Amino acid sequence: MALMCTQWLLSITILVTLLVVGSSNPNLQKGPQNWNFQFNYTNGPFRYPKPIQSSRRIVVGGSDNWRFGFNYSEWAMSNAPFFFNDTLVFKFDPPSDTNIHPHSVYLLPNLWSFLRCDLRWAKRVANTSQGVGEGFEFVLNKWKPYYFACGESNGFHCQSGMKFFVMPMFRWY
Ligand SMILES: *[C@@H]1O[C@H](CO)[C@@H](O)[C@H](O)[C@H]1NC(C)=O
Ligand SMILES: *[C@@H]1O[C@H](CO)[C@@H](O)[C@H](O)[C@H]1NC(C)=O
Ligand SMILES: *[C@@H]1O[C@H](CO)[C@@H](O)[C@H](O)[C@H]1NC(C)=O
Ligand SMILES: *[C@@H]1O[C@H](CO)[C@@H](O)[C@H](O)[C@H]1NC(C)=O
Ligand SMILES: [Cu+2]
Repeated sequence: MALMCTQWLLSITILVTLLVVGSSNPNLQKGPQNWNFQFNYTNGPFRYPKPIQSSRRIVVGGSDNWRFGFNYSEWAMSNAPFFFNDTLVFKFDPPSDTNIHPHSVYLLPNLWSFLRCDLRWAKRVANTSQGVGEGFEFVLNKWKPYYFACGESNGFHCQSGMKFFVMPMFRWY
């Protein structure tokens, strides 16, 4: 019994060792390639990593789009991080006979108004009909926190979960 245990432990150890060596090997091989962000002294003696130019297009809420009864803070948390120049797409139906509670997109000025869903100093970035078709596009092109909320029903939509904030990050090679 003791012998079996020892053998078992031994084979586990060998397996783990193999895994570790196996996973570190590609890194070792990649080593020199990782240095292909060259030192460029044109702009001074600093190394400038080049920011990625390609940006993403992210539909807010995924297949749920921008709707009532969905928790966008949770969505933002599970889809973070967001990057500089990412485009957020808000998709929502315009007002109609069958859609009497349409949505909109507002930017709240600070964390306090965001927490309280205080729309008094909010800036409307999309009205109730701008979410049709391909949706309303908003590019995160400033390095600042963005506080998004639906501005309809006097803050009730916002309080019910139609709000989230993102802080775009810089992405380097
Ligand atoms: C170094 O940077 C300058 C200015 O950004 C650029 O014109 C030049 O092509 C760069 N050189 C290399 C080797 O990347
Ligand atoms: C962001 O997009 C603008 C306009 O397309 C571009 O000029 C800029 O280089 C981009 N910045 C980054 C960090 O990708
Ligand atoms: C919403 O904004 C668009 C574009 O600015 C405008 O054409 C449209 O008339 C506006 N709709 C409403 C309901 O305010
Ligand atoms: C949304 O989810 C967050 C995080 O789980 C929670 O703190 C918040 O109360 C939720 N909002 C609503 C309106 O349920
Ligand atoms: Cu709404």
